[in-house]
Amino acid sequence: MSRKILVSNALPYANGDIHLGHLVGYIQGDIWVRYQRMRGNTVYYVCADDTHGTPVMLRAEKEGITPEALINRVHDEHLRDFTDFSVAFDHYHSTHSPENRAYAEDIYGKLNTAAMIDTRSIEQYYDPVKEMFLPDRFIKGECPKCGAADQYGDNCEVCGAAYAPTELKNPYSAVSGAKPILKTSEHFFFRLSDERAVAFLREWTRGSNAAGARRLQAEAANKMKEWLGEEGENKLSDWDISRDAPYFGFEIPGAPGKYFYVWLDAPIGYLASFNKLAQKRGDINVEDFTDATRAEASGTEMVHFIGKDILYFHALFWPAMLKFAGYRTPSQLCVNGFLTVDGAKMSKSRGTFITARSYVEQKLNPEWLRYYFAGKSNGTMEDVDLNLDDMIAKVNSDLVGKFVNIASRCAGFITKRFDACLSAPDAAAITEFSAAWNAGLIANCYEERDYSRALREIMHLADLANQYVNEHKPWELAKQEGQEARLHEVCSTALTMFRDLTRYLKPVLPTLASQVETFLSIPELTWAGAWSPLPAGHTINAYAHLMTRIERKQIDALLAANRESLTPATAAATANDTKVSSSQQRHAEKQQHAAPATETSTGHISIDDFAKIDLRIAKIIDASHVEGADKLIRLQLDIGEERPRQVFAGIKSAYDPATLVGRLTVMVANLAPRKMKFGMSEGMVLAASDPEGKTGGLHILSPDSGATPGMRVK
Ligand code: B3M
Ligand code: ZN
Repeated sequence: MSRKILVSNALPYANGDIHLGHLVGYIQGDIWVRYQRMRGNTVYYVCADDTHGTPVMLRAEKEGITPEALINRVHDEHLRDFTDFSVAFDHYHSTHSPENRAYAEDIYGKLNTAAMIDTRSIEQYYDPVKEMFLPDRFIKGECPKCGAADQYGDNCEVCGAAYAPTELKNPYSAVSGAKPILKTSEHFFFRLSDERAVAFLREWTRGSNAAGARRLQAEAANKMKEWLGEEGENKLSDWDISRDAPYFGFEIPGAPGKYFYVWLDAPIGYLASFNKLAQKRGDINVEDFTDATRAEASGTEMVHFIGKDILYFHALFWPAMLKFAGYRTPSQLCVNGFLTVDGAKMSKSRGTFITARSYVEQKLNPEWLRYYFAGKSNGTMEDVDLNLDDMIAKVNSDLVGKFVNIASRCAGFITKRFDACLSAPDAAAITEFSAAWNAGLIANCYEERDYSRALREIMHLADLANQYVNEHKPWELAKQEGQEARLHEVCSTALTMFRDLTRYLKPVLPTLASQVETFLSIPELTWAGAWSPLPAGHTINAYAHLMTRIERKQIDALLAANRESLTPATAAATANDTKVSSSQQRHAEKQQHAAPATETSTGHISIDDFAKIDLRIAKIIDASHVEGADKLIRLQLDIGEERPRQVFAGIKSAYDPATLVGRLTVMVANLAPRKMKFGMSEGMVLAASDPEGKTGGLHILSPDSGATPGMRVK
């Protein structure tokens, strides 16, 4: 039976550009939607700009325009970016729309009736000059833990401490510079801690979608366990859903001067966009998708693609709000990780904070990125690394070298020698080829968003098709007397193979697939119909080049176009501009601020900077556990000096001290000695780990054989 699915991607915030970090999740969503449609399912794919809140309000003010003018401009920019990457929403709406207001008021009203809304007085920082309450990110001051200057009101980017804005020392408003005062005001709360909500969320966590796939990925389900606590426990707090004027948003009915917090109406934007789509089309029964009872009866699904930073909002607040307002709850959340580029967080100084616009303007093919991201997506919440050299290698070898190559080696003969007309295929070869094919497996991979595995399977098939061409060598048959019929058959057969490879790549490469449909002169490919060969007598169109290779110099130009010099003035300006835009940007910004102070405008350090570090080969002559320290191992290191150096290394999670004794490694020998609780630490050993230290793996370095203690490493 065919499925009816409402699919959304997270709504990008209307303050800032779409960058490659955003595109990971959008491309994953779009591939899934295209796959479902090829299977004959009905999908409505919606998105919108997330427009409300203080950052948009202040940004507009700074630009001297109205918030409406700002969000209209950004709406068009965002939509154009998505369109250029073939992320093809059926409707791209705005949370600042009548549909969204209507849903927000309806949901709020029903939550009120269900006794899920409370009011409470809270004390908050207020900017007496600007006359507004200050969100945490707009208050700065000295970190209460380490004293670092200019830290935000929620956490310290120097020591990582999290705190309340009222704990900052010498706080000031990032808007006006004024010293904030504490002021009381009445706020509305959604009663997430209500036991009905907790019970519902426990139940909801365990569900699955209509295809039997888990509602939440394993990692997301674990997070939910952590947030909800053990059975019988209640760790949830009520959620503050109102903000005081001045605020850009929807005023709360019956509460003048109070506005819905941006995150209250942001996910409601999914429904608003869908509603607008239904108005445009006129053939959708909206309530079959939005009303709890009707959705249950009609078996519709609602699937959200989101980034892992907004899981909390989508797995707790959102389903609970819907549930107690009598709306249908999400069938499934598809959560993606962050993007790293060449193993590190995106960085403006390195030029790896790449905007979607610059990618298109530099004339890179969006399908290169779609293919690469798909190959890195396995359906989990793991971060995705865009390794630029690897992307070049993959695209050139898989798409150009393997896939396109099949058509480009055969098509010419058909057009030139056989009047563009196919012969009957080599039935045995087709049978053999299709037998190697597990279409059910590929389908499952797409369904579960393990696109990486799907592509591996498809590329395996591309290898087989190339083997067929290599074995029969049409270019030689073409020169041989009396081999006309064989040449005709081999090329026709290869083109059927090519058509079916295209079919299975189509969710990932829609533009390429449509060029192939034109070239082969066939109707739009769907999932069904593989291996029924292109018939004898079928006429194709002239082959036009389908895809070019990526050159490293194109990537370098892209990085150069995105590289921002980090002079103090521009660094401060960009920090203010993008700090509060999207959380992925925030994520990247942190990296930018953590960059070493000596980083130059090109993102490089000088050889003199590097030479300051005295790296030495060290022999571990003793290693032991440290009483009372759960991370440390005490090392005695011989670096050719009179007495060994003592170093405390945080590698206990990965090494048994006994296995370290006798090994050679690399140490920083001129690090200032540090007095620790357990004694002096006189240096540091180097170890590799993943950028976020999440996998837990730690790997200390070893030199090649021949190195001896005390040798300088440079
Ligand atoms: N706009 C993402 C962010 O800006 C947020 C997503 C809303 S999804 C309903 O952090
Ligand atoms: Zn600090």
